Amino acid sequence: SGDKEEDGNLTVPEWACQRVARLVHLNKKLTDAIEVLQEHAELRDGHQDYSRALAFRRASCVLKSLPFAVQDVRQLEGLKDVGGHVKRVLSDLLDNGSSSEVQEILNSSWYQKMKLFTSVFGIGPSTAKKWIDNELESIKDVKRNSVRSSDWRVIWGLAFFEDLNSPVLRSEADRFLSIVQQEAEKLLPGVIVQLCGGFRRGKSSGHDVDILLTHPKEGSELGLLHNLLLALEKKDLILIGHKEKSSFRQEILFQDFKLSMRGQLDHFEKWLGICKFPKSFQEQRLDSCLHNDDSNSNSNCLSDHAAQDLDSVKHCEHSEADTQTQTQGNSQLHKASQEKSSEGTVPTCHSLNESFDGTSYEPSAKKAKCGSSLDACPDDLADSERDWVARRVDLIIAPYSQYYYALVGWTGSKHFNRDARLYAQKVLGLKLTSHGLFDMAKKEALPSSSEAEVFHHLKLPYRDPEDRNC
Ligand code: DCP
Ligand code: MG
Repeated sequence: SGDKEEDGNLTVPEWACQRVARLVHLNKKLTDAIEVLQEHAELRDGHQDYSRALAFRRASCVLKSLPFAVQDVRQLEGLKDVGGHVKRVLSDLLDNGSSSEVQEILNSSWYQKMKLFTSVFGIGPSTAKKWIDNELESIKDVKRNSVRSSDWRVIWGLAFFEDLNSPVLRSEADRFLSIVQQEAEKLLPGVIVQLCGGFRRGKSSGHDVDILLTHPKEGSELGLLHNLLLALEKKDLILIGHKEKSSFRQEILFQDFKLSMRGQLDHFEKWLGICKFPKSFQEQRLDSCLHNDDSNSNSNCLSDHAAQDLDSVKHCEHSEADTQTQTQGNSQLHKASQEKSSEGTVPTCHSLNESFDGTSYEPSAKKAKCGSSLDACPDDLADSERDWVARRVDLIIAPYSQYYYALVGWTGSKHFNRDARLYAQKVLGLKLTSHGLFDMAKKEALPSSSEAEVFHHLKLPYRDPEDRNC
């Protein structure tokens, strides 16, 4: 998607969502370096100023789409997303094999600690900064100083830190997916269960498993999540989690974007939690390339390359795992609001919190131990001998009329979403979310019954999930 114009200037489509960006591309060394700068800016500036981080992201994104390996920065003449700062860093890289600015960041203990602390489930840059200010150096320090958090994610995220920071393999995602499919199908025949996120974009590993569920008969999906969680619990697959009710309201559709989203990713009913994946899930199975992907059959598996593993492992360190990408272009907002949102909720050892209204329900997380000493429980469990690994799982329920927008949103990448949403707003005057595409002036929604239709409404060329890796 990059071309030399007659005058020698390079032209690429202006918007990232108009370009093809694959996991494996020709400028990985350069984009890895630029992404360090991006992350550093994200961690340093937080949501005060996301513009620097975004500028780096745009630059790395455009480099991913180039049809040639950059040898000289003069080849980038005419690319408006590659500014002076990035060019200086790239020159350094191309001339000397490494960039002193990037090396300095990688070697800085502040950056290393921020990366470490923000890789704890539920921890964003603001808490990480506090920990650093309090002279904590390691996860051990955090645990030893018994930093008390009332956030269930932080409690369990710390207890299972090692598990949650080792990459989730494709085979694990596939094995878990097939159980979810089986159980959901028993509960609601005809249910659609779709693996999303990085795995759908062809990554061979990831930091979590994102599964989107719907049913063509709108309304029949109500109650599914509750029963599905019971079924998974019965199979001893649930460790801990939190169920969010749908907060989608027709009336808020046409409200101001910021008001209607209030820093949330979306309004779907969902369960965000930690599951117990048997270690046997890590064994590759011959049938693990069979996914029920409605758009691209088993091509995800075919695009697996060793090169991606490195990329995925980097992501597993939560380079941007929980950051938000919305029109306001603030990747930390979501995390900050997530950090806030569960402040004050009392953690229980119940796999599901009180919004899970199954009263007869008994959690698997070592009932006896968990009754009184809440904070001892997760650690004991983590330290016990076990044949499973703790894995982050997101289960999202979408009404069918919103499903294809949810599919695009939950497939990502985050930058693809951010860019597509900004493009929709600036170029088409439309509001794109995971719930739909809306003409704010006419107060009209543009329904889609396939991903291709979503792209069609957006006047964008259709891109396979593997091509949305910007
Ligand atoms: N998403 C988003 N903005 C966020 C979080 C998520 O747009 N702040 C969307 C795009 C992501 C998808 O949801 O691709 C899943 O979120 P993940 O954080 O799980 O991201 P990935 O699956 O892409 O990465 P990983 O492979 O590390 O899980
Ligand atoms: Mg994911």
